[in-house]
Amino acid sequence: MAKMKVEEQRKQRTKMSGALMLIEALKAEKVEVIFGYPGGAVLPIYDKLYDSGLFHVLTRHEQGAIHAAEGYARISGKPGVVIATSGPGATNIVTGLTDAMMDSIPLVVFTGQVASNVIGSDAFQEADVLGITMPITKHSYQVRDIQELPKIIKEAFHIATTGRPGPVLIDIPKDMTTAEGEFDYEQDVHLPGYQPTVHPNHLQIRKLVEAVSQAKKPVILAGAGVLHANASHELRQYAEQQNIPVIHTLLGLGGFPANHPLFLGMAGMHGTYTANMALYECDLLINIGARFDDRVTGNLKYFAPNATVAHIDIDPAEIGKNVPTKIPIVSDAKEALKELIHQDGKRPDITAWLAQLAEWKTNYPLAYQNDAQTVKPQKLIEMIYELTNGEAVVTTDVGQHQMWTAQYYKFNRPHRWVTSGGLGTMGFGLPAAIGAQLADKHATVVSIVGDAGFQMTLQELSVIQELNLPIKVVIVNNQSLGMVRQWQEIFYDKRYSHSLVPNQPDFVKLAEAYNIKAFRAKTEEEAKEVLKQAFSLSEPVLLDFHVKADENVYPMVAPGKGLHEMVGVKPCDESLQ
Ligand SMILES: Cc1ncc(C[n+]2csc(CCOP(=O)(O)OP(=O)(O)O)c2C)c(N)n1
Ligand SMILES: [Mg+2]
Repeated sequence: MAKMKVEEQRKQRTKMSGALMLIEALKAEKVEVIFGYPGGAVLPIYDKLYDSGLFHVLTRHEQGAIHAAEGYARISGKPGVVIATSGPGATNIVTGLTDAMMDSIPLVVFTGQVASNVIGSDAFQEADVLGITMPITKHSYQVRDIQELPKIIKEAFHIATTGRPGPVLIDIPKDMTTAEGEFDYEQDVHLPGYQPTVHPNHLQIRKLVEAVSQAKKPVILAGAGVLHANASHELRQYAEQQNIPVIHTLLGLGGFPANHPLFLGMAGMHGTYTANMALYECDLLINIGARFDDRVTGNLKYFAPNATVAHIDIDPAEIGKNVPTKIPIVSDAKEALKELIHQDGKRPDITAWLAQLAEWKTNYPLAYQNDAQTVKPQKLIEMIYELTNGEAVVTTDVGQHQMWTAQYYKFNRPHRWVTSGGLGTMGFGLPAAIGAQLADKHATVVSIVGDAGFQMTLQELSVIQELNLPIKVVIVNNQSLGMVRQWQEIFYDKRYSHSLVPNQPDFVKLAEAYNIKAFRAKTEEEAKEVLKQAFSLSEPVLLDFHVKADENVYPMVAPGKGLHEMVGVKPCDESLQ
């Protein structure tokens, strides 16, 4: 009887094309915005998009689309959705897929493909997208049977957003977008081989509670896993309950309030003295949702040499990958923290440790020598922090400006910080800001970019202008590939091979060509003035700050060195002149 009823229901379902199925699936998933770029293989999809009522943003390059989707995902907590055509459209999103894979960003990406019957024949705009993207996606599909399409889309959203988030790609041959089938989107996702462990093992939690109670120098290293799990509140609760200091990775910033007395700053290559020394000296290291990236650990030989390591991570493959781990806890960060808070174990006696940390904080804060005759990049970030009350959504490119922003913009709230961590993708900041602004329409969004990185995706100014997104684009213009220049200064005997770019374009004129207001500043006074003006306007503004060109990012842990061997801790360190 029941079977008959299901059959009847099936018959009643109207047949529709693959392209329309895709639209209906996106509606069912409550997708608010699609970032994409059309082309031959996806024309049937774009035709259905035309009067679908879905909001689609035409970026000016597919790389822009995928970074915008990443920015959207980071701020909204929902998956970013991308459509690109076959061949060059698909290959243009390879960097973004890798970026999202490295930083665990949930994306559902649709690529067009040549028709099924010509796949493998070097047809026009054919590329082996599955082959190319296999190692840079969490999962990928190619649609072979129209009847599979709804199930594939449903699974893709599930896989992208559960467990350790990541990009999922669906490659759709053109004939699959025109073929007709029944649209059944009500089915449950059933993936026996994919069952992420969300709840922690009780025994391991007990071991950690015990280790905490015995610890003399405990520290928490919190990564982006805390943000993905929406566990900031629990992290704070736990740290306060146990009185354990917290250090963030670059991507974790904002997970714990920067102005909290227990916060020690960012770890790693350009981390604070206190954070790095705490990691070196600690006797218990509790890693929550960080993957012990080499930029965080420095030379592993000297990393937390005296510590018992506990690692909470939703991805079991991360635990013990780089650092031997005594207490492995495979779990969602929020679930593990809730369990730890519930245990309410014995608070460790760490008075001496806290006194040591306080001394380091006082004696070795982040510092620089100011010079009001120029714009000091560190000062610029501080000014932006003050003007925005630390409330802005901040996106960056990659390089010196990114590190200065991480150091000097104090993130007190989660989900305000959007940067490319694992891959270190120049050109990420501007398109990411578009996605971030669309995810939070009322937020003040500041995109802090390098003069070089900006030129990798600047065509997206066109989108900012078209949608009148009130993003403030801040170019930290040091007329150089600053981070490369810094390494050449320090490690290559000042042989500045292809890193100085004194002939950068006139960025103000460039912005004006896009019909965007723009200002330039060369001194601190001018900087103050143009910032005030820009932030008072509810429209896009580009600001070109000519900063001191030979400024370096410090402190710094040189490659191959341990965290305790950082240099440039004091701004007047003679060895750095
Ligand atoms: C796509 C890409 N190419 C090359 C690099 C290597 N790289 C890292 S930082 C950097 C310089 C970036 O210059 P700019 O955008 O002006 O930022 P700055 O360091 O000057 O603040 C380069 C070339 C990269 N990270 N990404
Ligand atoms: Mg630069």
